[in-house]
Amino acid sequence: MKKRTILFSLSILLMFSAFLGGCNSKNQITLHVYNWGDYIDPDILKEFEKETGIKIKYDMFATNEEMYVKINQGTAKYDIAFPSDYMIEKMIKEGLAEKIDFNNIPNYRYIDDRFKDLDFDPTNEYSVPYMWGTLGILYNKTMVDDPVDSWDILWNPKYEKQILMLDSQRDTLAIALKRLNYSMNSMVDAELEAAKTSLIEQRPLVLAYVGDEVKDKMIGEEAALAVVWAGDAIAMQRENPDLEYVIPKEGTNLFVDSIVIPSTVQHKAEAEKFIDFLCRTDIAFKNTDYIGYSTPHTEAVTQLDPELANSPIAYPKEEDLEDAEIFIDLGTYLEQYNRVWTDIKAH
Ligand code: SPD
Repeated sequence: MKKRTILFSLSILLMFSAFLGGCNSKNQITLHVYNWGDYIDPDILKEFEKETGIKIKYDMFATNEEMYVKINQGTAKYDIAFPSDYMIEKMIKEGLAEKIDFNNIPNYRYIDDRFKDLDFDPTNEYSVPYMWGTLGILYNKTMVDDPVDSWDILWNPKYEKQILMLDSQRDTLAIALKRLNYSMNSMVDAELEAAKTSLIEQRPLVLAYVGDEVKDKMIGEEAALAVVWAGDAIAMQRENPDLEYVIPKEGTNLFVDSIVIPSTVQHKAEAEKFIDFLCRTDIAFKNTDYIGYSTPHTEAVTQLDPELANSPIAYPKEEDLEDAEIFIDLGTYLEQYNRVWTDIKAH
């Protein structure tokens, strides 16, 4: 009789734990995160999962435009995304970004005021600055013997098939516009046409239009010159010391990539927990140290290796940014940019 009671209790216990186990897997929350390639220390994702029990499904994109299409389609239910300035402005206008409850982001206090109240999110309700930087030219000192101080060098026939351009319409058109002394946010047909013509003329000199593969190519010395973002320049210099980065004298793009909660969100509270985690000083430091991009985090920056914290590439002086522009959303004029970009790529 006693034996039967024990067996009975045991089976109840097993049924109960099976029930609990089922609950666990059913209640397991997975946060869908959508970020640029090579733009986070993977250990940080593991640390978040371990601390919170929330799983992360991580997808990557190569351009703001690619990210926008996915979010706008709404089929992939992303909880977190990392767009740039102009794209955040567009997402807010189109209802594709959710307001963030900043009561849940106490670590937001560490974000430098210089990155708040910006035009793309003037009331700081939708985005939390993640990384910032400039667009510039990376060149190999042993392969280029001309001074590199102007976007013009990317049109120099001497470097035919040794030039890598970014496969990103705003960035590439920005270079062509800036080189012609126009705004990189130009909405003047004649200026955009001139930029288009110059990029079509440049096509025979271009080895390839690339994304993250620029890193392997420049480290491996497959090209002499490339258009890159400053943080990637730092990552490449760590691997090949013959690489130098320059902000051309005509001026450049200053970008602010920020964290947003897209309208596709399924787990808003957990998304806010993740944002706050990324803004925690130890995590922001670890992440910045790993990826090399410039942090807007006031405490993390003080902990960086002095070589990185004092790097003019990662943290340029104000005067080097005098001619820099932040991209704005072009509204309906974007159609013109799309048309021109398609024409350029068709050549
Ligand atoms: N590999 C990470 C790339 C992130 C670059 N963001 C720059 C956006 C410029 N508009």
